[in-house]
Amino acid sequence: MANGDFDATVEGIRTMRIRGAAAIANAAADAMAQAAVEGRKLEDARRTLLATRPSAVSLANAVNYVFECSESGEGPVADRVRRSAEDFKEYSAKAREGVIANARSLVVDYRRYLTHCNSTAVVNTFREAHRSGRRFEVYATETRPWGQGHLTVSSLAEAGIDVTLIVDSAAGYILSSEDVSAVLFGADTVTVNGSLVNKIGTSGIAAAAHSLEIPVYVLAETFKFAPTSIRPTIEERPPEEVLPEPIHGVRVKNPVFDVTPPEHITGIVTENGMIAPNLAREVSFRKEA
Ligand code: RI2
Repeated sequence: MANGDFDATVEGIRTMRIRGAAAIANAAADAMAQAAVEGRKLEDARRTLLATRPSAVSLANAVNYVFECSESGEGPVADRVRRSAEDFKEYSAKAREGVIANARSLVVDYRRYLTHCNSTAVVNTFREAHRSGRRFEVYATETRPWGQGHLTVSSLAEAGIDVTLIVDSAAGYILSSEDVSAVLFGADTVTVNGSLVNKIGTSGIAAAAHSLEIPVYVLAETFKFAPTSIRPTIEERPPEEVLPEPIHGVRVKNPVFDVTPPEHITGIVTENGMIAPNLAREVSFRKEA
């Protein structure tokens, strides 16, 4: 690792060059190891990383796990931190495989699904179902302002899946008119009471699905569960992401996450199985340090 890797990784997470709840958690774990190699104070590195994407508890769980693991054990601290980071990433990969395996039964032949943003857990669940021979359709929202939905539709189309891109504001109409069987979301944070913190727009889609009695499933590895009752932080990003050219006299507010209440969620699929949202407090990430 070249010097300055820590700063480059932090910048990559902050600017969303590295994005996705699992991806930023893995990158943050690596950044802790980079900080140790560069001789930085791990407490400072942890604080810097936690400030990059404040809505995703996955990043906090990863950073805290690596920090706590490296506080004890044999050998140089840089080795201990690197081992802890690799341990977290291995766990993260296995957890996602577990979520995908447990979500398989949600995606069946000749049904239509809707998803929002770009969740690796959701995209890989659709790809795995298609690989196993199931044939279904997916509607994906473009997910302004960042347009993560374009990543989703490209990945699904590349796998040969019948996918349709829609604008975010069409989600309610599609749910009410296109016989959608279920909505699948990824997750940035699942709070202790079973609320979902996810990409902005999620809560509106979930409310529409709930009113139409369309089931809503969240695919979330346990490292996305908040360990204690937290007041979700809603990250706000620069206005130019919404309006590259300012309009005189016009303010822009750019919240990039929102909170979906547990009553609008049918089930949360983890690597340990599916739970009702009100059981989230039993699941929070407690990987033994
Ligand atoms: P994985 C994304 O946030 C979205 O909220 C999405 O649901 C979640 O992270 C995906 O997480 P952003 O990084 O399923 O696009 O990929 O701001 O772990």
